[in-house]
Amino acid sequence: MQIGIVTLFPEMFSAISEYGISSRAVRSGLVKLDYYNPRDFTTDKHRTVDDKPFGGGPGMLMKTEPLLKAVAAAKATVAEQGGGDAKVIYLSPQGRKIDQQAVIELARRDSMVMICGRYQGIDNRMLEREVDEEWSLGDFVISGGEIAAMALIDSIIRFQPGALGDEDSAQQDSFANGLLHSPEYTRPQSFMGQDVPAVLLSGDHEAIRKWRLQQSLGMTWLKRPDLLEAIELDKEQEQLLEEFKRSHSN
Ligand code: 9D3
Repeated sequence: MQIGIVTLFPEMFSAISEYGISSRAVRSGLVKLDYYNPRDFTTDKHRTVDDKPFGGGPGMLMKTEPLLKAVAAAKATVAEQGGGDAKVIYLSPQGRKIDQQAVIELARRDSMVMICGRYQGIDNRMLEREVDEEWSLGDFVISGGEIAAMALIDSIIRFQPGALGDEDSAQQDSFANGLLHSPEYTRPQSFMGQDVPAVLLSGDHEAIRKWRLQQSLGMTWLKRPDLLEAIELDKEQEQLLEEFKRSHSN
């Protein structure tokens, strides 16, 4: 997958290109990240990348001309390198909220261009003419699109075949089945007087599977009941959740 990233702060992306699972995917060529800095497309002495909003008010907008040139360069490079007609994604607080299903769909594409906004964002005509999709992390404010783009790219990478070892399969992730994961334990077996649940030491794989499924259902019921609304439980799941609720009210 090829991703052209339009950003005033390409150095920030070292957080994904130099660390962990995402860095392996980048180094192995599974994902190619290219940066287009509007500042490199300025023509004035001060390399200006911000501009005043018409009508006044606080804050600045991204200056249109360098931004437009950076987006054009990103699209041209993707097309040149066989990425086809890349959709332009704008990370923005007005966007659709990103969830695991959205990531799965985005991860199927061969290429995309991401615009990271700064200041108060971009000119509305730029939005209408150049942007195909707007995506958001959710209803809270961050200072620009870079951290959102990195979160999205990191998550997309997890769905690229070969990016994960089999001990860390995206299919096994929390949310893959619409439920939260069951609690996990590591050594020591006894920690400040609290023992690891005995079933996990039993070696009885069927009992462990059932316990984990029940915990998964119970934790989702307690912490994220909205997720339960969105899925259909099978007979076994219904029964395990009922049993959890009964023992919880005791
Ligand atoms: C004065 C109005 N501004 C503050 C409420 C609007 C505003 C402009 C630019 C708010 C945030 C930003 C910068 N944010 C992003 O670029 C961004 C973002 C976010 O703030 N929250 C969740 N997801 C995203 S994706 C990009």
